[in-house]
This record gives sequence, C-alpha cells and structure tokens, in this order.
Amino acid sequence: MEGSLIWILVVHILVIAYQGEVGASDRIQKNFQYNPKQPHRTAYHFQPSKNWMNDPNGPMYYKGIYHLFYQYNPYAAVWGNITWGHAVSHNLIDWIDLEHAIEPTEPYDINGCWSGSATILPGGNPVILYTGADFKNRQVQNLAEPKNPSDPYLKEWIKAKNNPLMTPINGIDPQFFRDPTTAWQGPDKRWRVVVGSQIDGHGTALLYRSKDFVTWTKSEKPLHFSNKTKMWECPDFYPVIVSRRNGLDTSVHSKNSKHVLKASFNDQDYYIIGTYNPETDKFIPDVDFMESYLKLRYDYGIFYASKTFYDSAKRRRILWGWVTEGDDKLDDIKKGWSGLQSIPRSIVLDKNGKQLTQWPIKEIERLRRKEVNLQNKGIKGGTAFEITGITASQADVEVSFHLPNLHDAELIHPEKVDPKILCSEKNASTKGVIGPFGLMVLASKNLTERTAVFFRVFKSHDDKYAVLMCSHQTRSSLRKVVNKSSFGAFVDVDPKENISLRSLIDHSIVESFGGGGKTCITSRVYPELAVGQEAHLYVFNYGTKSVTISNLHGWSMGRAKIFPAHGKKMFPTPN
Ligand code: DQQ
Repeated sequence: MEGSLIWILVVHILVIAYQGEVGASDRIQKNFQYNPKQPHRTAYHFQPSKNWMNDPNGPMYYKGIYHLFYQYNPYAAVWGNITWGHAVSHNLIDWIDLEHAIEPTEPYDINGCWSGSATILPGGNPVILYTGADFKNRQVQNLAEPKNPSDPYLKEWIKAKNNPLMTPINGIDPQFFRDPTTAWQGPDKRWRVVVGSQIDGHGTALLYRSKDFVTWTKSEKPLHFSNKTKMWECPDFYPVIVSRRNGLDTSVHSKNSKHVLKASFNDQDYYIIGTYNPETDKFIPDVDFMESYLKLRYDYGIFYASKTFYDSAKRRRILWGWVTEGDDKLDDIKKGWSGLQSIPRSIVLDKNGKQLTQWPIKEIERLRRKEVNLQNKGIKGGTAFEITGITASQADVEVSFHLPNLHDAELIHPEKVDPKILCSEKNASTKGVIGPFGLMVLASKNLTERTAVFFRVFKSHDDKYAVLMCSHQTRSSLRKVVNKSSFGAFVDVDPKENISLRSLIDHSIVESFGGGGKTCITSRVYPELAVGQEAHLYVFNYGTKSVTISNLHGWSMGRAKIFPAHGKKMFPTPN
C-alpha cells in the first residue's frame, strides 16, 4: 500500500516535471494547439497533434493516472486505418499523447481497431474489450491486456491469443455488432457486457456473460432494444445514485441506485433511466427511448459516441464525447486535423430523478485567469452590451438571469414542437416577449459574425412555462461551406427562479450548460473575423421585457498542456 502511494507520487512528479519542460518549448505547444496560423485549433480541449480523431475509448483511472484512448487515423485527417490513440494525464486537462495502444495487425482486427471500453478487474488490473473489423470486414469483439500492469502509463498492450472472443453468429449481422461496454459483475460473480447491434432493424443492446472474461455466452434476451431506433453504436450502461452527487462504480447495485442506458444513433447520444435487476438481468426503463417530449440526450448539439468511466480517486462518473467538425472534408485535409474531445463532464442523476445533469469537471477551473464580474444589472429589451476585460476567444462564462413577471410570455405546446426547428424559426434576431436573452460568443466587433446561445420563455397550455435553450449559428462564420444549423432543446427549470447558463468558449467550440447542466448544447463554429484577439463577447436581450443579470462571472482561460511523448525513455518503467 505504502509502496503504491510512493509510486503514485513519483508518477505525479514525473508528469509535472515533464510538463514543465515542455511548457518551456513553444515549438511543441504551437503544433498542438491554437495558434494564429491554425485559428480553429483549441487551447484547452484535447486534440492530438494532427490527423483524424473520433470516439473516446476505454477511459479509466489507473495507479494515479487518467487514461484516454481514442479512435485515430495515424495517416490522414479523414476516417480510416482506425487505431487506438492513447493519452495520459494526472488532472484530465493536461495530456501527454503516447504511442498508439492498439493497432490493426491481426486477422481479427486488420481492417480497424474500433471502439471499446476498459474494465478494472478485482485486484486492480485493467483489460480492454474492443471491436475488430476482421479480414472479411466482419465485426468481432477482442480482448487486450497491459504487457506490464506495474507501468502506470500502460504503454504497451497485448492482444489475447484466443481473439476474437465474440463473433457475429446466430443471426447477428456482422455489420451491426460493435462497441462493447465496460463490463460489470453480477451477484453470481459472472461478468456481463453489452454490445451495440441492430436486430430486425431495431437498435439493440446484446448481452453477454462470462466467468473468466475470455469465454462469453450470449444471453437469449438482449438487455434492451427499441423498435423506434435503428443501430445502436457505443452503448453505455451504468448505475447512478439517487439524491447524491457522487458516482458509482459500474458493478455497484444498491436500493438507492437507478441505471442509465445510453445509445448513439441519429448522430446523437440518447439515454434512458430505469431499474436494473442484476439477478435476472432485466432492465425496465422509466420512460423508453423517444417516448418523452424531451427525448433525453446528453447534448443537443454536436456530441457523439460518448463514454463514461468511474473515477475511483474522486468517486465520480465522468463523461466524454466526440465533437466532430462542421466544415468540409477538404477543409479538414487542408488544415490537417479533424475532431475534438469534449471537456470531461461529471455526470449525476438530477434531484428530480428523471434526467441527468452534467457539469465540466472542477479541474478545468485551474485554467481560469483574468476575471470579470457583474451583479444585478438590468438589460432592457432590444439591447446588447459587451463584456470586456477577458479573452473572448478562450473563456469560461457563467451567468444567471432573473426574469420579470411572466404573464405576457408567448404561448406554446412544448409536446407539439421540435425545439431545434423552433430555435431556427425564432432565432436570436427574432424579437419575442421573454427573450431571446443570453450570450453572443465568438462575435466580431460589429456582430457580423456571432454565435448566440440564449433562452426564450413560453407559457405552455396548462399555465406552466417552457424554457427553450438555443444555439443559433446562422451567422457564426462568413464562410459558406460550413455547417451553420442551429440547435435547441427545452430546459426543465422553473423560470420564476433564476435561469443559469455556462459556456466554455475555445476558438471553434462552444460547450454550453443550461439550467445547471440539465440541458447541454455543444457547437462547432469557424469564424473568419472573430478569431484570437478579434473575438468579442456580448450579453443581449431581444425580448420586449427587461431581464436582469443576477450574476455574471467570466474568465480568460489559460492553455492546457497537451504534447506528445518524446520516445519511451521519458517513461521509465518501475522494476
Ligand atoms: N465509431 C467506431 C465504431 C463506432 C463508431 C469506428 C461511432 O466502433 O460504432 O471508428 O462513431
């Protein structure tokens, strides 16, 4: 025990020393992150130095180090040659990008090492289950183990000799069989794992069980399926605890826990909450996929193929998602890279028990630098004002609004409208009564370019209120060939209390958290004018009624330290 504590300390010192050294090297920093020649690269989101990245894979905490693996093309800025990239961190913000962890080398993964998850076995050793696209382009599930589990960086991985462990037999379509979850152990000590699939045209979470993690048997019944969706990619299944802020390890089951099932389809990450019985492996959702008007999603913007893991160091569950580009493939080739990872988010069951809430991990706050504050400031209808004094292209902004009486709010039937469409019809320039009010981010001085993240409050038919949150991007860039569609969703908050918004702004990404993280919208934008020092930040209210800023805190953000490892000698392996 004492020995491992000392080792964790040594690892931390090594990581910090290493970062200090690289912090001094401007050359490496420039290659990796935002710089005037690459104005859309980010400063504090994880991205590798170049080429294509998609799904986050196998995140875990091991011997004092956080690991993030990711789908990566080592040769180009487009999807292909899929390999597991691997980065390590001691704080989830600063990263060292290591050598690839898993490469397509064997008949069972020669056409790509696709998404998968890590499981920490009893005793503490990690293993990875991942999908291989095999020599016949069938999808199969494979196991990889660390070559040296005493290496906290887990630099080298060995593929199991019995691979593939699960193959598409008995009616499973070989093209629809992928993305194993983190495994969990039932009361009978057998492992369970879910694999994404499509059976008879319906999205399905196939369930497998194993005594030894090597021989897996498919359960006759899937964990769940939905005839309202097609193929489920990257499923995730984990417990959350009622009325508490901490997370639960994946195998934990208690009378105070509920279970979350997430599936990626239609370019979005949808989730449902329900009750799981580990004796029978029955999962009964409270409300099924696509059946509530909120159609619960982690994020209503650009955020896909996400994955959570349990951080045993801080007893929390952390979520990561892939944030794609919204520009043209040719632009990606020209700029030499594509894809970001979201800021890791803590994810908990909301106190209403009906949805999850997410919040950027606390560690991100260490990048906060120069600060501006405002209190109790009224904003008349039809006005906007600039927040000065912070770097608007690289910022963290938290604001909460207090609303006047809501009697005259416009009427709406929230169940009958598509909030995304509503956000483009009633966009930031369309005057309303209560709203639109919110932030204009990555804006040029004269507002020619701007991304508006805002709320609008409606009265619903039964004398309740509906709060709409939008990210309106039609004017986010002068460039024509970029995706400027708007995003929108309702936020389940009472507008008679304050409505809060937090936006993490990082050059070409805006991650916004409405209502304390009940509704999240992530956008990618490619301003031409509002770049670097030329970006501005405004608060606006284009409703007829005034609103009041109860509080606004904004910070310039520093850069995360993200850099490649310089060869194996920087990572001494303990004896
Ligand atoms: N990406 C992986 C697949 C997964 C998809 C391939 C989701 O395993 O289904 O790169 O983005």
